[in-house]
Amino acid sequence: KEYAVAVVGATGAVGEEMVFTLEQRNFPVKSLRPLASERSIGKTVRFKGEDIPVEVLDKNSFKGIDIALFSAGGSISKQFAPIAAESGAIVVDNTSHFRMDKDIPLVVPEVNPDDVAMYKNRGIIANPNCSTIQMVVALKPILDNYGIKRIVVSTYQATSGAGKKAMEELVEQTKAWFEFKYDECKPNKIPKRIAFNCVPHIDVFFDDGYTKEEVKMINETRKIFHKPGLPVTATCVRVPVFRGHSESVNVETEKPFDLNEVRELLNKSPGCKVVDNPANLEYPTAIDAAGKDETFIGRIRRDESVENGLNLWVVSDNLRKGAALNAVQIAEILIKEYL
Ligand code: A2P
Ligand code: 11C
Repeated sequence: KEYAVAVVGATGAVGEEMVFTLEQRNFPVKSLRPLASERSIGKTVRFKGEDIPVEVLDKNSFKGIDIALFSAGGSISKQFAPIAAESGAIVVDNTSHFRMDKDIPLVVPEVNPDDVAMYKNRGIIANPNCSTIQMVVALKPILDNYGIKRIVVSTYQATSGAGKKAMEELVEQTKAWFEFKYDECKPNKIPKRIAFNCVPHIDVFFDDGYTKEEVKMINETRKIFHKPGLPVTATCVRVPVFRGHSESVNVETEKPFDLNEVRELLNKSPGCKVVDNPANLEYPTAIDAAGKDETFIGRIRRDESVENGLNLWVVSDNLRKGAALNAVQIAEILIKEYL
């Protein structure tokens, strides 16, 4: 069977990757409908050797659509995901809009594939935040084998997480810097200058001093793991990288672990690849992970400051596993198990 698929935000950083991933994984697409704003009139999207015109999103965009992948921002999902579901499409939504709704599944296929079944409630499945996805992929085997008492994470997030314009901002600021035009290094999509800098501010601030990105990591991890009270804390930082989020993840496990056993366990776990041989200078970096599907894990070492403490360095492509690939994997579960 083949399916009519719409991609909302098809001209964006994630949307383009969604179209590419559908083709690369040979998803059974009967027809593809790329949707974006009026700004994209006249643009086309290349899919399986064909240039498909981008259509302007409106309330009639979902007639005849079976599966709609959304990545055009929360307000677009808020308005149009229910319209798509009403028209009979099943929505996989990459924005944060529905993620914490109790009746909406929040799914990482390697972690909680069975939650997909909850799509029947509202016809919508939420795709988690990119920084959450790679962390839970790496921690799921730890959770299952040793139990987790507490997680402390610090992130080093690529500009593509904030969209194409943020990537351009890094290019423009870097060029301006080298031409000594410091006045042209004005921040726009990223709140402070990102060229040659690190910015501990992703998404908006709350009154308690946390950013929304940090709160997403905390709440989404608890929901995906089905552990509502799990102690998790996060510091999220934007760094001058185009593609690939890196994370320093510190975990305290319930049970003792053997470090070599942890390495073997992680390496054979779905979606994970261990790159951890400091003697040969082998550890994952964002550049190595860009364009790849796996979540790479290195710098695996004991945290001697607590009982059963473990440090991991976790790197993955935020546009692929962090967004497009995870969404397409959810769609694959849907068609295999439910449609
Ligand atoms: P467009 O290119 O027409 O602006 P990114 O995350 O890389 O910034 O991409 C955002 C995506 O969301 C783009 O495809 C963009 O389309 C789309 N988008 C933004 N606003 C709207 C809107 N009002 N209606 C439809 N698509 C939108
Ligand atoms: C970033 N993680 O890197 C964000 C992008 O909730 O889907 C994804 C925001 C989200 O800026």
